[in-house]
Amino acid sequence: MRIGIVSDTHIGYERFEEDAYRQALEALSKAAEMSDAIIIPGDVFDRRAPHPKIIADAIKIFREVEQKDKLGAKVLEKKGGDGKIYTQLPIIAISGTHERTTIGSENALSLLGLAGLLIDANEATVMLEKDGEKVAVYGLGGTSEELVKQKLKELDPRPVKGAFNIFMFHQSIYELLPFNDNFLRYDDLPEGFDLYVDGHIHGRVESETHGKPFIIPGSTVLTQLKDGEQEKKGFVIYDTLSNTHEFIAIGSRDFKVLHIKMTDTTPTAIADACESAIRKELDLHSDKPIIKLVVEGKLAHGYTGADLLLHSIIKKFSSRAILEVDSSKLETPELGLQIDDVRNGKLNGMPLKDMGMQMLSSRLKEYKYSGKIDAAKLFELLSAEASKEKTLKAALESLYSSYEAT
Ligand SMILES: [Mn+2]
Repeated sequence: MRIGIVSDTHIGYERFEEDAYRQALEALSKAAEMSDAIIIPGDVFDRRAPHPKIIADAIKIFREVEQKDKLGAKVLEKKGGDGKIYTQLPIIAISGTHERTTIGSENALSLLGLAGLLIDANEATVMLEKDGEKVAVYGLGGTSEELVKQKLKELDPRPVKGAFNIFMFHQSIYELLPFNDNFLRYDDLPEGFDLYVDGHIHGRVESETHGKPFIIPGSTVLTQLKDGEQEKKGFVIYDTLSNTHEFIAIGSRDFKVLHIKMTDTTPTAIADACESAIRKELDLHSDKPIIKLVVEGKLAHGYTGADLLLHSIIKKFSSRAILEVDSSKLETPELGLQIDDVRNGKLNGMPLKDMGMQMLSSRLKEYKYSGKIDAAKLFELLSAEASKEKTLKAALESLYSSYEAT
């Protein structure tokens, strides 16, 4: 049997809503044309409570897939969960972390199951058949990382004799994301299955557990803008008879991370470097790509304000690329010194209070303030140790009275 594995479509993902829709539709339609059954390991929707418009989008996508009438596997039964099947279409899904609700079992994904657009396999085994070959899909919906091991113990999922067994779930895996001891390790997964399919992680992973293949197809839409998400999005087709699989790319929007690293330089030089890197990159794409600029390094002594120039670059290219700039790693030497000085209560060797007074009086000059209160008095009023309201009130009152006096 040919199984299409499509994951993390995130329909309704706000930032790239059109991409999420178009790419989910393309992945599911193509998978329907190329396989006998489709399995979806979670995060069909981006949100727990999708807007009706987004639910309508999802319904349209699944209706379109249904009309292809290509999926050749027959649905035999569902054991576990509510035990009910509302469609004969072999599209089997679980809820992901984005759909999980705390109250009861109903969530946006299970609604699609009740509507007969797919089969909700949460905590259930769905049996499929084609030409005498049986495939059993066990589904464990995304659950909290703290509870997942306990849950697996309680549920004790077992393979079905005489079938090709797939264990489908939606969790982090410690070996892939070593951040939290609660994460499942490969060895924690139940033994005896022929194929392990996971969602949740948006980059593609092909690995092994208990001597059997472990596959994460990755998301169909870009959501995290990480270096590891630059490869093409798509889905996997697994052939249960030959135990081989292939990745099918979809026409996902291109994504590129450009690292610009410069030291002892000026904001203008950084902006120029960014601009030429963007132009070079744009030559490689026919449509509007997503480009993330990671600006690192150090500005030369005396310079600040690189962000301002970078924002004007984003504007400049807005019709040709979706740009994001991360300049959080760009150091400003001045800033480092200033922070130390603030800590020591001094700026340029001047006590903090005098510095504040000087700033206020130069601002007043800048705005051509001609009132009677002098900067020193106003500063005293504004820096009084009272609540903001009280301080402002006192300052305004004396400003008014000084105007009245003139
Ligand atoms: Mn996801």
